[in-house]
Amino acid sequence: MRIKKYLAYDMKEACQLIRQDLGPDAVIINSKEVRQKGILGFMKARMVEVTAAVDEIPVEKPTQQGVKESQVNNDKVSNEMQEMKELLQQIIVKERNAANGKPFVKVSDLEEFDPHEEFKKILQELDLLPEVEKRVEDIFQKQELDECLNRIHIKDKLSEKLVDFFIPVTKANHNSNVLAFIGPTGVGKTTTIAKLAANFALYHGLNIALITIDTYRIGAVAQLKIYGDIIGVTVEAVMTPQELKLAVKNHEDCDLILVDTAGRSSKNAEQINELKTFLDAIRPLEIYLVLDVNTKNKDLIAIVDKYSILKYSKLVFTKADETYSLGSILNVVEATELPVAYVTNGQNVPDDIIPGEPDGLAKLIIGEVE
Ligand SMILES: Nc1nc2c(ncn2[C@@H]2O[C@H](COP(=O)(O)OP(=O)(O)OP(=O)(O)O)[C@@H](O)[C@H]2O)c(=O)[nH]1
Ligand SMILES: [Mg+2]
Repeated sequence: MRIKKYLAYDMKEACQLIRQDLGPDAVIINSKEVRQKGILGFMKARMVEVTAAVDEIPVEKPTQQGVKESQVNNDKVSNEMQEMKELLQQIIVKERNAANGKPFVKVSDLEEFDPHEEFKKILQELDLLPEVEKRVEDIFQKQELDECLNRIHIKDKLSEKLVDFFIPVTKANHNSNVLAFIGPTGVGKTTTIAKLAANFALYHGLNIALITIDTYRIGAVAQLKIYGDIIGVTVEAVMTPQELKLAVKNHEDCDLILVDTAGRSSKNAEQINELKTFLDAIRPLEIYLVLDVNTKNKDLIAIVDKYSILKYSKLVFTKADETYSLGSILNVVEATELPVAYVTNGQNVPDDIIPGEPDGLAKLIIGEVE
């Protein structure tokens, strides 16, 4: 294996140099921007330093009949040494490559790759609202995109930059030990509460109480009670805002009180107002708006708007396991400017839930792009 460094004004020129020198099968191991001193050391030209490598065909060692046995053994040892050397070089290159997080890129592939076209395709796959797409598009400077060697590089850089789109959930965001979960029907409110209750109680040893105001849907109370029994936490069902206030008071010694609510259509203002009278009875509390990532973008924007009278302060996205595009998370975060507390990715209680850390969210969203 031959490894060589090349200095050029851009990737195109570097590719030409590499192709001339090492041939079309050469692979790019690394590329970085370097500044070269110009005349009198004043102007510093921007250049790229590209490291490329190519496999060399091992030279066959001719063996002659009649050579002494010791000579044969020597050749065998020297062949084995040569093989080991090549293997070692391959390992070194792979390690370097892994450290950069970049796979090999063939020079011949690179010459046909258009990073701008590829970035457009990634944006389309994310299915973003026009104004959000514009913001994501502006993330890259032209020159930065020019330097991307393949789709994986673009995704890696995009994922790093998307971290800034998310507001971290810090302890300072918590101002109450009462957390209520609201949202449209069937999005996964009760399941998410069960996952959180189990995690807080079983893994963090917190003392949890569960209260539900969903006495409308048949089986809703029973559903939460089953989870409560399994986890070993108290579950209380209440019918009126006054009962809710009392239930919260009764459990004020708990580390956390999780309140489950009935699913409400954002189009039904009367139901949302009724929910408000319940929540107003137990303020201060932290309200989590639970949304299914698979909901149409237009509907998600309407939901966050109609629910805004309930003054929710955090977002939970569910059913991430059921989609190939998580751009809806970006759309809602842009519209609400609120932190994502959790993303759920399956029906399993308590496992299928992940905290909404900006870094993890960016990786999750970009990781889902093919
Ligand atoms: N695939 C998948 N299914 C989920 C997830 N979270 C919840 N579900 C499923 O979604 C369905 C509805 O979940 P619930 O927790 O009852 O939803 P809800 O919001 O409480 O429903 P209502 O109280 O009727 O409004 C159940 O079948 C859950 O197992 C998830 O992250 N992924
Ligand atoms: Mg429910």
